[in-house]
Amino acid sequence: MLVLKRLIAFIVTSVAVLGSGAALAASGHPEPWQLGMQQGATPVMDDIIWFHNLLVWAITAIVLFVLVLLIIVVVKFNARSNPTPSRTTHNTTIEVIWTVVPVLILVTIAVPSFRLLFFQLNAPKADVTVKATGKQWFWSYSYPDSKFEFDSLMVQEKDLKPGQPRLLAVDNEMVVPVNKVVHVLTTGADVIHAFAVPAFGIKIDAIPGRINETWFKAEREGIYYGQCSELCGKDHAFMPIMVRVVSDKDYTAWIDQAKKKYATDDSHPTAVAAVDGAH
Ligand SMILES: [Cu+2]
Repeated sequence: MLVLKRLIAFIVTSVAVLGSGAALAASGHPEPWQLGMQQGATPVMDDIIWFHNLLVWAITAIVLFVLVLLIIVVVKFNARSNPTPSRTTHNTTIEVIWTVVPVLILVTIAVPSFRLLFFQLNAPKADVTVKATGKQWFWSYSYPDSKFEFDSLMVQEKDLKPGQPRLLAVDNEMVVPVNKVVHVLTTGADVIHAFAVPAFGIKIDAIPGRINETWFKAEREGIYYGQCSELCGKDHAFMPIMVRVVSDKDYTAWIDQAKKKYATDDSHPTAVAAVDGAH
């Protein structure tokens, strides 16, 4: 009886933990016990999640089908229950079926796969452009339309304020307006880094000497976190990405204030500017 009670308690707790994990997945960063992906905040990520689920169902159906076939073979056609095996080597009908059905399955997968690929790669016209430069080991964000640039460093564990997630919070975050197309240009100042924000469905290499481009349109205000996703050296794990998505009004206010705070003095180029000018 006690065992049964404990088992029921365990199941109830597990379901509660998993349920709350799903609810917390909208927080813009991973949660303990979370299953599945973070909730999408952009149309691209919504499509990625949809496509992922389609593939999971397809894989599950195929695996179960093959498993059933294997069980039938093991049970019905072993030496004891089937002492005189059939001598059949060809069956045209079944050969056509096992060629055509996989082709149809692959085509069914390929159509949404290519649609998603084009959706990700065909960036709509930009409302805002931000250049993210990966450096050992932090990010610099530059807003070319407003002519300022700033560095974004991880908040050390001892300096974390309540509510700031460990290894993800930064001192100066990238700020973008909600429901606007943001182009992210990435490059590396020293080695290859990668700019990735899971809730936006973006991940793109930041390579020294060249500019890569991706885009997102965040549909919900909030804070979204990502990390450098290319092994870039000793502190690779400590150069997080933090994006704050705000209303148009708050964005304009932030731009005004940021222009003053991060004003670049053209007569005294910083080390950062010197690196940019070197290509
Ligand atoms: Cu990096």
